[in-house]
Amino acid sequence: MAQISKLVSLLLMASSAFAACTNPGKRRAWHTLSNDEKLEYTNAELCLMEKPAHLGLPGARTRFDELQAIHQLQAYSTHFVGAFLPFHRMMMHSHEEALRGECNYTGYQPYWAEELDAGKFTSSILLDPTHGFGGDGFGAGKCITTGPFANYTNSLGPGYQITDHCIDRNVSDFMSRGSSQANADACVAKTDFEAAWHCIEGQPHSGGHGGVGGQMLNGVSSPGDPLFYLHHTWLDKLFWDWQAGDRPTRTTSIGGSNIAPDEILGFPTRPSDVPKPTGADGDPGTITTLGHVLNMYGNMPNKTVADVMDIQGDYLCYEYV
Ligand SMILES: *[C@@H]1O[C@H](CO)[C@@H](O)[C@H](O)[C@H]1NC(C)=O
Ligand SMILES: *[C@@H]1O[C@H](CO)[C@@H](O)[C@H](O)[C@H]1NC(C)=O
Ligand SMILES: *[C@@H]1O[C@H](CO)[C@@H](O)[C@H](O)[C@H]1NC(C)=O
Ligand SMILES: *[C@@H]1O[C@H](CO)[C@@H](O)[C@H](O)[C@H]1NC(C)=O
Ligand SMILES: [Cu+2]
Repeated sequence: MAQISKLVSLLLMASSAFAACTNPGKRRAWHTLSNDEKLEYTNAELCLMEKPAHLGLPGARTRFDELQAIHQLQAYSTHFVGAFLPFHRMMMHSHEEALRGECNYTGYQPYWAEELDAGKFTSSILLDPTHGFGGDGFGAGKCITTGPFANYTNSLGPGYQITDHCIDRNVSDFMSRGSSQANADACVAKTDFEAAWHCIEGQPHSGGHGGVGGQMLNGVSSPGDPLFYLHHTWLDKLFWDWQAGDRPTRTTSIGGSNIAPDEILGFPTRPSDVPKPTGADGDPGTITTLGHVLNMYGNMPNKTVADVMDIQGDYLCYEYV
């Protein structure tokens, strides 16, 4: 009897711990989508590119720009810091919510299974002009000239600038080797948070940014290329693959400094009017904690690192399939 009631209470505990997320959204790899599903996604992105901005963020003209602004405005407090993975997870969620809530997109945020294309980004189906994101940049300005986003005028970037420019790419098969299966596996095999984070922010992260090049290679304004969201959702999957290896521990493990270096290799220099992060965003000191605030600049309510550590928790509700 005692054992049965113990079992019942364990089951109740288990079910209440995961009760909030009963029907997780299915985030799929781009190459598994049908042509119709691919077009539904790129059309929803075009919809965000047509919707007027309303948050008053500097330079942003459209809803697409406002999501890019989240990244431009705080590049130096979201890279090479403990919140790198949680912040980008929250940013992917904001983008997915905007597509679904404002543009009637019925799917979930897809990801680029980059390990399949590592070393050969130039032949990736993601760069398809008809059912993808268009191809490489062209000519001196490296503007993309094919695909649904060829005519989009970015108002944010490059870097911290606010200037009108095209979406540019400079695809590099050599750089895309960073996204290899071996590099991804090595990160998922790490045994603690800091090792997994440094690993993911290293090779797989650089593989996608450097492999696409152009705007994507700019650490500050990279979300000006819609491929950014497919790349970072793949990184989020790697983070989750790592967390799922020991879910109770790894959905509560966080750490690392919350103050980025003064200069980040490959990032435009932080202008003097962009404040140096002080580490005051919800942390008691200079180490990133679960209470660290993820600033969404009004695109969505701010959340904390704790809110986004479990992708099937009280707040987020999705799975990778
Ligand atoms: C989304 O669907 C609603 C209801 O059908 C419609 O009123 C609205 O115009 C649609 N929005 C977009 C951006 O297509
Ligand atoms: C971009 O603009 C050019 C010139 O106006 C036009 O021919 C082309 O169809 C446009 N492409 C897209 C994807 O809208
Ligand atoms: C494009 O990348 C190549 C290296 O792959 C580099 O030599 C070239 O300068 C880049 N072009 C631009 C416009 O950045
Ligand atoms: C979001 O977080 C930032 C940084 O902590 C803070 O300055 C801002 O006021 C917060 N915004 C809202 C709407 O709470
Ligand atoms: Cu980033």
